[in-house]
Amino acid sequence: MAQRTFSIIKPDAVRDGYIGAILAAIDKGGFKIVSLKKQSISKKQAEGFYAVHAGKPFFDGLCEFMSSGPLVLMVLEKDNAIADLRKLMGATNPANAEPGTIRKQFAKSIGENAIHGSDAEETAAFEIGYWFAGYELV
Ligand code: DAT
Ligand code: MG
Repeated sequence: MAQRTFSIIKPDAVRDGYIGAILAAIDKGGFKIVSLKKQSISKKQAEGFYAVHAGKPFFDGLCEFMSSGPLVLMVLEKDNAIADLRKLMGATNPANAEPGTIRKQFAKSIGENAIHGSDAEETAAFEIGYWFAGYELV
């Protein structure tokens, strides 16, 4: 059954000119783009989005990075979208990512790793609702 997931092309990948290449990989992966917007976010907005990581040593740097420049927010849809996007993204640390994955091809470090993807149904629902209004998802 079709499932939705939430994804971000992170500021490093936008800065490096990889929006097109990453969208092509997502398209090739069979995902439908339900909604997409390029914008900058504040550090406060990043902190709210990553609240599950509050208190971890990388939290402040992560929120600084996510608010350092424009990014692309997306809602994607396909059968098994959540797991399939995680597979297409590759491991959090690009050094450990499988060849052909987005992080292997386009990410530089564990902190600046090109793409975000929801990790479960509940987090996907929270993340979609955090960034998109209902009228943007019709
Ligand atoms: P993922 O993005 O693969 O779901 P995560 O949810 O564990 O990974 O962490 C969220 C983001 O936080 C991750 O994409 C990059 C950053 N991060 C995680 N672990 C880190 C670390 N050890 N050092 C620096 N940044 C880290
Ligand atoms: Mg995560």
